[in-house]
Order: sequence, then C-alpha cells, then structure tokens
Amino acid sequence: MFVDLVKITVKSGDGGNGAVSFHKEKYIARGGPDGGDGGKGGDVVFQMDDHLSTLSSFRYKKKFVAKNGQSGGKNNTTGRNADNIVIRVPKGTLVSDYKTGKILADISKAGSVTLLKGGKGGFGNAHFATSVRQAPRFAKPGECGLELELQLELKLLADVGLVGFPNVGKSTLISVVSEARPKIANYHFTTLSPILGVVRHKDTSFVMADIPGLIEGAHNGAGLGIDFLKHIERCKILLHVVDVSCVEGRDPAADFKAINMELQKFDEKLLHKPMIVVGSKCDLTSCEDVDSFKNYVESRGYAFYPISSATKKGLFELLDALVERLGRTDLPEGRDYSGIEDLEKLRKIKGREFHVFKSGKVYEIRSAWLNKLVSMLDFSDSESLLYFRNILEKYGVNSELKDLGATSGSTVKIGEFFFEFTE
Ligand SMILES: Nc1nc2c(ncn2[C@@H]2O[C@H](COP(=O)(O)OP(=O)(O)OP(=O)(O)O)[C@@H](O)[C@H]2O)c(=O)[nH]1
Ligand SMILES: [Mg+2]
Repeated sequence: MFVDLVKITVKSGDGGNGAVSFHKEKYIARGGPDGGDGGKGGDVVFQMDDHLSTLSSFRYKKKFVAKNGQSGGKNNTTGRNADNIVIRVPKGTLVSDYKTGKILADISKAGSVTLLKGGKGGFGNAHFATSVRQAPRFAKPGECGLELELQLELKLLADVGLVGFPNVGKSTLISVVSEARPKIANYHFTTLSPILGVVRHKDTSFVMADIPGLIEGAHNGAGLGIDFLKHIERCKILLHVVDVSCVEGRDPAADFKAINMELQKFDEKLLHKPMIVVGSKCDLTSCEDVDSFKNYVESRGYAFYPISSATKKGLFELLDALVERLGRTDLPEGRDYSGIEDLEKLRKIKGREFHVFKSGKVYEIRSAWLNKLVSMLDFSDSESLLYFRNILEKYGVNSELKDLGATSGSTVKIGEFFFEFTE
C-alpha cells in the first residue's frame, strides 16, 4: 500500500536539572557550592533518506520521544546532553503541525532539519553563588521539551509528471524511456500509486513520475482524484498524454480540455506550469487524425509530440524537448516554513506554563516545571525560599494568584506541597 499521509507524535527531551552540592575535601571545613548544570534535552530532527520512497514505516511506529538531559553533578560536573532523535523520511516529505495545518518543514534536500529543540539544562547551585549568598541550597530545574502532533505528507519531487486519462499509455511510456517497470494493462486505473523512473538521455538524466489516470471530477475526489493531483504540484513540467488513436472512440481535443479543467479546478497554479503535450499510440492511427489535434494543441500555445511507445517512434524527439525545457525551468517555488521559529517560541512558553485555580479556600497551581522546582527545593532553607518566591514573582504566578483573590496568608498548593502566600 502506498502511504503518503500519516500522523505522528514527537517530543523533544527535557533539560536536566541543576545540582545542589558543596565542595568536600579533607581538612577543608566548609567548601563552596559546586553543583553543576543539567544537560540539554534531545532535539527532534528530520533527515532525508534517499532509500525511502514511502511513509509506510510510520504505520507502525507513531511516537518519537527524544531523551532527557542528565542532571548536573557535584564538582561542577555538567550533566550529559541527550542524543537527538532522528526521524528518517523520504525526499519530498512535508512536515506540518497537525492542529494548525501550518507547514513546518519541507524535507526536499539532502541533510537534516531540527524541528523541535530539547529543553535547556537548569543551572546548578554553583551558578547562584554571590558575595552575599555564599552557600545557595537551590538549583534550577531543566526546561521542559515540547510534545507535538505532526502530519507527514509525501509529495513526489519529480522533474516531469505524466498526466492524462486512464489507459492512454502513461505507464507504457515511462517503461520504454526509463528503468521503471509499472504494471501495464488494457483497462482503466491499472496504475494505483505514483511511480518514479529515472530517464537517461544523451549526457543527462531526469526523474519522471507516472501518476494514476485522472478523470472528470478528479478535483472533487472522483476516481483516484485528489490523492494524486497533489503530487503534480511539485513537478517542474507536466507531460500531458492524450490517446490520439481514437480506438476507444474518444475525442483527443475533448480529453485534453477535460484534464486541463481538472488541473485548473484543483489548483489554478497547475495550469501555469510548463506543459508539453504528447499524442500517444500513433501506430494505431493515420497522420491526418494526428494533424488536426496537433493544430488544436499548437494553436493554444503548447508544444506537441506525436509518439508511439510500441514502435518507439517520436520518443527521441520528445526526450530532446523535455531536456531542453527542463534546462530553462526552475523548481516550483519553495514553501515558506518559518514555523520552526514559532515552535521554539512555543516550546519556551510551554516550558514555563502554569494554571492557577481556586478550590474552596485553597489556591492551586498546576504546572509541570513548578512541580519539578518544588521537588528540588529545601524549604527549611531561607535562601531557597526566597529564590522560590522570586520565581513566582518573575514568571507572573503571584499576579495571577492575586487576580484570583489570594492575599497574604492564603494557602497555595503546588503538587503535594502547601505554602503560605505572601504579597
Ligand atoms: N498500440 C499501442 N498500444 C499502446 C501504446 N501505449 C500503450 N498502449 C496500450 O494501452 C494500454 C494502456 O496502457 P497503460 O500504459 O497501462 O496506460 P496508462 O495510461 O498507464 O493507464 P492507467 O494506469 O490506467 O492510467 C495497454 O494495453 C498498452 O499496451 C502504444 O504506443 N501503442
Ligand atoms: Mg498506468
């Protein structure tokens, strides 16, 4: 089965927590703070893999979680950064945010794209030492990573895309000009999923995509419809194959018009792509029949090539024309995927997220990172307490508590920890 649309979940790693530790050495009574910083959480990275041609591996594995950074240690040892998680996808994969539909990355070039960064490690207590605070007993928790639902969509990246009605000879053509061996048969919808073939001509080569036949109403999902129209979007040139043999009793000009109409209804831009028209199965027809269609097509500004895949007539001229045309055609315009920067902002916001509720007389703060902080602090230590209060002030928790009606002396709960609010 050809899988070209999947939903997966990814999560970048949390940063490691900073450590609270004091230097210990024989004969030195009270050493200074030496708690190291936490390591960075792993990033979520996408990498193009030329050996993959479908997204089928994602039918079974759908969750990708990067590891968390290691906590800091004593003697100012920094925690180890976690390895990144690398997700391999075929060339032409578009990665988008499942919820917003926004495209985040277009994996079309060799190399990798860092989609989600891991959380930074928290500072160890050594970091908080000052001339007046020589023995801080607190450290900072690492930043949280971000979990996100993504949609992966594979859109073929081919130089030339074959379009046309079913049974007009698209697969036969790709089978005689490339090494691709698609199924060929005398019925409609023989080809059920796109197939790529590398065409070598003279001293150059290009990629041709055989796309399943289109029919009227394809833009609304008729036949194999929209599933494959979207692949056409990323081809440099369209090769419109029209059966001119008339053995099925079809009218080539009407067929040509109907397919163009489908392309246009799907996306106006498709019709502005360079298009070359091929009259196929010429071995089954007479020259006069081909001439009238040739005139029709040329009068509309398209180049026309009569061919027969059976006798190979006209193929050399067609390939010459494709190579020449490709030489002066750029790739379809690139996508804007500024979304990656937004994700970094989102990760920062989510990493410091909190919600405040009132239940009875108690004010409750729900927050993953504040829970983490509370579990790390020693509240019998006045400096730690001060640090905690500063954090509540700095990140706006205090003002939200006040908005809900908290006053000095009100009870506030974070996880299993209760404390008194001070304004
Ligand atoms: N005589 C002759 N028959 C051809 C030629 N090209 C293709 N055919 C025949 O036309 C029929 C359909 O060919 P395909 O290549 O499978 O057509 P297709 O356009 O890929 O069809 P779908 O996959 O259904 O969209 C087959 O029986 C081929 O043998 C040709 O140049 N000459
Ligand atoms: Mg076919």
